[in-house]
Amino acid sequence: MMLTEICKKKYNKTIKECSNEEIYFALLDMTKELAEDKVTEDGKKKVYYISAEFLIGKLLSNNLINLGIFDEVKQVLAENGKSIYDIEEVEPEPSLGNGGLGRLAACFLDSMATLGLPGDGIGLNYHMGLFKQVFENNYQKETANPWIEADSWLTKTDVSNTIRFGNCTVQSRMYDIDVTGYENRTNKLHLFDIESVDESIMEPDGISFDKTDIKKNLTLCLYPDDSDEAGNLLRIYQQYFMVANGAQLILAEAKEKGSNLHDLADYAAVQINDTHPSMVIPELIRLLMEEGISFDEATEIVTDVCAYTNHTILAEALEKWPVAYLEKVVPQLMPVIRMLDKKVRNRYKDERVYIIDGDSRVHMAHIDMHYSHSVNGVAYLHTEILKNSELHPFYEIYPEKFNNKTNGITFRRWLLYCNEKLAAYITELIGPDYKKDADKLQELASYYKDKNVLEEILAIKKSNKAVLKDYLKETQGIDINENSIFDIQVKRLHEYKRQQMNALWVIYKYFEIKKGHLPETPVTVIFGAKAAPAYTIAKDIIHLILCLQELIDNDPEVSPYLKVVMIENYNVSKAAKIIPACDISEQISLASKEASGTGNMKFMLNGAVTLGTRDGANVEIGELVGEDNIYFFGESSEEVIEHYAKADYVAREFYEKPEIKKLVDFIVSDELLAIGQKEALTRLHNELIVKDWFMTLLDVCDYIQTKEQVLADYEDRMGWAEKTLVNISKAGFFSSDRTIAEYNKDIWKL
Ligand code: 7GP
Repeated sequence: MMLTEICKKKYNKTIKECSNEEIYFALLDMTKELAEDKVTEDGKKKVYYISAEFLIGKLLSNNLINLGIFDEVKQVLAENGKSIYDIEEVEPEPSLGNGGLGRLAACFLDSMATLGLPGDGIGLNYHMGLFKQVFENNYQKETANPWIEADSWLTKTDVSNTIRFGNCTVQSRMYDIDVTGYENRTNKLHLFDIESVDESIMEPDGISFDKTDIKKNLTLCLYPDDSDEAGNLLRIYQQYFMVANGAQLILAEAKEKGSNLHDLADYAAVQINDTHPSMVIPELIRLLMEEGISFDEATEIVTDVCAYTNHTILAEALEKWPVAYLEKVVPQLMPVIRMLDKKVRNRYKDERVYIIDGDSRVHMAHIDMHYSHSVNGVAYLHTEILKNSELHPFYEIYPEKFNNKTNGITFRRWLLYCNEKLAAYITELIGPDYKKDADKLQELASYYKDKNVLEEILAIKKSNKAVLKDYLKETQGIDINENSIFDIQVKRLHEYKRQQMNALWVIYKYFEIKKGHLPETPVTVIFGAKAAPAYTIAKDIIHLILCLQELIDNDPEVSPYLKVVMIENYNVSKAAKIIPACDISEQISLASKEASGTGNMKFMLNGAVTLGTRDGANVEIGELVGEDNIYFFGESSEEVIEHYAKADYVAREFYEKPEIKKLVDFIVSDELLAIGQKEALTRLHNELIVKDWFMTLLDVCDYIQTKEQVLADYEDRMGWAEKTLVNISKAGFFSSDRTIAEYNKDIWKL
């Protein structure tokens, strides 16, 4: 075993004598070397996945699995008295992403390499990443989240570019992380950085810093606070820095392979992950023009190269940068953007499709739609909504560009790694082929009625619950009951995802228990979510959840039957512990608002049953498992879209219903005010009554009723186990290998 030699060479010690830390670094060296051996020729065409976020999570175990040596390493370590699980704790989690969009990018990189496609990621090497969440006085506090160590998965390359901004010039540096596919090739995640970045400018609070000092702050953190002009400008600096480096890399690699740039589309496919990288379009055009290609031809070339993915219909997330800001940061791009806008105006009279609007703002998504050859949504329903409402004017012009690519997840991380027991049992039942061909999971169908199999499935779930219980005890000092029902909602905190509705159910259940209506099986409601630092109501919702947690913990009448747990600093590693332990997967967004969701897929694959609205990919989950194996509630996306169109939803009318009023008013009850902050709770209470923009009160009664049904059905253990098994067996469709194969077939054509 190589590890023995590395330990010897690096530390002059045996494996036994090494500390966990030393073994981690030895494994890091070993894994990097093995991954490098799998770097192979690119072939002519390559895909570049450009994204502001890559939520890659810890890499050690995942890389060992993909290299096919996880079991061997685990055993060698065990023979020497070490545990791979302890060693994996040494690894810091890179925090290069925020939510679904970033995790999707990481799953896609894994699948590209697994399918043997040459496909690299392009992003930024944020030193602090997204903030680390801590709870203080039942409130979210943001702190610094450094993750880069002297020795890490990052490899410094000799690629360095001069990047010019309006008022300064910086020198970049490219760092690479190997992305090794499952028993296949190694691709690269290229993360750009500047050497002058200075972590010491961070204020003691761990998140504020001088936002104007670009040479020191450019790659300091992901999504810097954009509540003022300096913050907006910094985001533009970051975005341009990412795409300018990316564009230079793409052109250099194409040229090296023999491209004359007129034929760039034969060499490169660029996937634009939401609007953060949209400036790659004008930047590529600008660079091609510098090479002597006419504007018109450059525009055609770039359109053939680029494709755009939309991840949200929330208008506020579609970036619009003021012309004045772009003039300041990237003056060299504005002439190109103006010419692109002019081209649009010459052809179309509909103002809604202009690139520059009447308020002198540049609509980044509009650049993408006119000047890429493909526009895709991330689930069937989402793409339909884009075509029929949100992006309808564009759909009328370019129906051929629109296509759907339902999201997926990598089964390496979200089954083989996170749920070893289940993976092993599936292998026992149907053989190992499902690991490469996820559709094979359907072969589990022959066991739907097999009592022994169903019992084993329940036993595996129970042991995963025990693992989570121990983990929570160790990390947060929280005690949970592994015999309770684990009802879980983990995702970014946003009003449209309606964590507040789940909190209202907790209040409902609290009243029920107080009345003596005790649940047959106790329920543990687990939340995990970060709120954007400037999103006050989202932070208030976290506050409410934490206050409910404290209230119930201290109430001996209620606590044996109900428990609320808010996981601190929810991230990829925690997800891997939480998801395999889940019974009920909460996917309760307001219909039409969740583009897809990917947590829903991870839960399903790990045998949780979905309680959700007919939104995003939930719709497709429902079609696959059938109505008996999923719990839907709430108004449909059509109904919701109509409410918005007619502006006829009035939260107060629902609030006036006594059964709802009682729940909402509890937010400002004496009990909760004794624990929480009056200002925050009152603000949230008021928000729900006078705004409730995401219609919590519209669906809350149906939600409560449906959830009660779920809890009742859980009592039929064999019936529940069957639902679980049906969900696992139908999850194959949601493998990101399927998604990536579709991207390649329809868009990239490698
Ligand atoms: C998310 C969507 O909210 C989620 O529904 C989807 O599954 C995921 O992208 C992957 O497609 N969006 C984000 O994470 C995000 O930051 C704002 O969107 C641009």
